[in-house]
Amino acid sequence: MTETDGNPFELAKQAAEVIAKRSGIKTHDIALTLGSGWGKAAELLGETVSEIPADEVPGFFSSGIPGHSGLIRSISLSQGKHALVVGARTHFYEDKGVRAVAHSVRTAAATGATIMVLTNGAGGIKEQWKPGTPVLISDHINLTASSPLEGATFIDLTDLYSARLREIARSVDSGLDEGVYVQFRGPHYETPAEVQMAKTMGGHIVGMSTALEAIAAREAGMEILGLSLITNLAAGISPNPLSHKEVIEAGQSAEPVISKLLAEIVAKL
Ligand code: 8IG
Repeated sequence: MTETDGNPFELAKQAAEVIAKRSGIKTHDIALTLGSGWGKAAELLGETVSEIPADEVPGFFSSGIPGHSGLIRSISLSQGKHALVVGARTHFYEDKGVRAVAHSVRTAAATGATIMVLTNGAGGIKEQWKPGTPVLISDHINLTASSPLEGATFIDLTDLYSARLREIARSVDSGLDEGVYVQFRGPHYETPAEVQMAKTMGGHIVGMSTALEAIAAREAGMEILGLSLITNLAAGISPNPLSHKEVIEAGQSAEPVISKLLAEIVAKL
C-alpha cells in the first residue's frame, strides 16, 4: 500500500470488516486511541471481547515503539456499548504518509463509532502541570504543514474538541485543566525557542500525534474528546533536558490514576 494506491475510506472499510468478523461485534460505539501512558486504561474500561494484532488488520502496522502496544481491542462497556481500542497509532514522523496516520480514526468511524477519544503523552508548557498531569485538549495548532484531507475538502474545525465531551470529563474530575495542543512533526522534541514560539502562538501542550487524527475524525463525522498526559515539561520550561526513558517512566507512574479517570469518563459517554 502506498500513498497513491486505492481509496483510504475503502481501506478503512476493509479494516472494519476484519475487526467485525474477528471480534464478532458488528458495530462499535466509542473508539479510543491510547497514547504513551494511557495503555493500561483499556483493562479498566470493561470486558475485553477480542484482541487482534494490529498488523493483521488491513492498513495497520505494528508499532515497534517502546511504550506503544500494537493491539486492536474490542471491549464491552458497562452501559451496554462497545469500545474499540486502538493501541497502534501511526505517527506522522514515521513517514508512512498522512493516510496511514488517519487510518485508525477512519477505521474507527467505519466500525460505527461516533465518539473518538484521542489520548497522548505530551509536553506541557504551563509550569503548574507537573509530569503525570492529565489535561483536556480544548483546541489545536497544526504545525505539521500537512492535512489528512485530500482535495478540496473544506471541513469546519470550530469546536473540534467537543465542549460537550469536555464537560462530561469535568463532571468526573472537576480539577481537569485544558489547553491548546500544538502538533509538531517530531520525532525530535522541540528546542526551547520552538516551545516559546508555541507559547506565544497560544499553545499549552506540545505533541506529535493528535491534531492530524482529530481533523480526520471530524471529517468522518465523529465527536472528539482529546486528553493529554503531560509526561514532561516542554523543553526550556524545565531546566532539565528531556529523555524518552523519563517520559515513559512518568507515564508509568501516572498510569493507574489516569486509567481510572479515563474509564470513568468513558462510562459516561
Ligand atoms: I511524551 O515535549 C511527549 N511527546 N512534541 N514534545 C513533543 N512531543 C512530546 C513531548 C514533548 N513529550
